[in-house]
Amino acid sequence: MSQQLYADLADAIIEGEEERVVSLVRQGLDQGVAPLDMIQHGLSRGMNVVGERFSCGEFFLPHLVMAGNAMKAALTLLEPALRAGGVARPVAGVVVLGTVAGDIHEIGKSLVGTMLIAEGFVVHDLGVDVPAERFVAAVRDTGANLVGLSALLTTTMQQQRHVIEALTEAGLRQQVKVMVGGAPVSPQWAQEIGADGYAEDAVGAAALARRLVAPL
Ligand code: HCB
Repeated sequence: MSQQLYADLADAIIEGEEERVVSLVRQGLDQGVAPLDMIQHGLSRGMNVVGERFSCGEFFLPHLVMAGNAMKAALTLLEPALRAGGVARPVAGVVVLGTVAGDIHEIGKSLVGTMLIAEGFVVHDLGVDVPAERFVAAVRDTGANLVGLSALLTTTMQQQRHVIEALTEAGLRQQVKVMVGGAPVSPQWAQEIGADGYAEDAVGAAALARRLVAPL
């Protein structure tokens, strides 16, 4: 039965049907389907199809907007359950998180933030289109020991390198680990720019964060 729900969720995202997405998510929650399974097997699969159709010219910007809005509505409903699913643990670390300058994709970054909170991290989410200097200032102000950088565009990936350089110039690089992610980002890219790790999705990001940051 869950398989049908996942297929319906993906389809509703592809069609950009926000109300249907919300109703399906409610149905899943009522039936006890795990929120993460709905995200990974349904919603994110739909988002990937939207991206592919956009790439080949079958979909246009309004399709991205509608799918993005539907996904955000779904995550708003799922967030309390995702947070509650985290095991109560001592504070694992302090994270400064954001989507880099020039990039307004927020959904994946926010999902990473939710998973990190569920894992016991204190998260300072700086939002989207965040310049390097704001990451530096936030690390200084919060005493963070982890920075999470999201970039969804090939053109904005370079900003991840720029943030790492800015942290180094500010004398803060020894204090923080840096993890990077986003659709065009890869482990090779992480290595090339001197990041400490790459995560493919929010679950991977939470696991990576735990590995990178020793409990306080
Ligand atoms: Co956007 N867009 N978009 N978009 N968009 C992408 C990213 C393309 C890949 C679509 C495509 O062509 N196939 C493409 C980028 C191509 C490229 O550069 N390689 C693209 C483009 C081109 C554009 C515009 C330039 C379109 C235009 O205006 N002509 C424009 C750019 C605006 C800008 O940023 N300056 C644009 C705009 C938009 C919106 C605003 C309409 C909308 C975003 C809405 C919002 O966020 N509020 C949007 C959307 C929705 C997408 C797609 C369809 C989905 C992105 C998404 O939310 N995925 C996307 C296609 C795709 O990615 N497959 C497309 C779901 C989340 C859950 O996955 O990958 O974001 P995620 O995050 C994961 C993962 O990467 C990892 O964990 C997350 C959770 O599992 N992760 C991290 C992410 N950050 C991490 C940080 C860490 O430290 C660790 C892990």
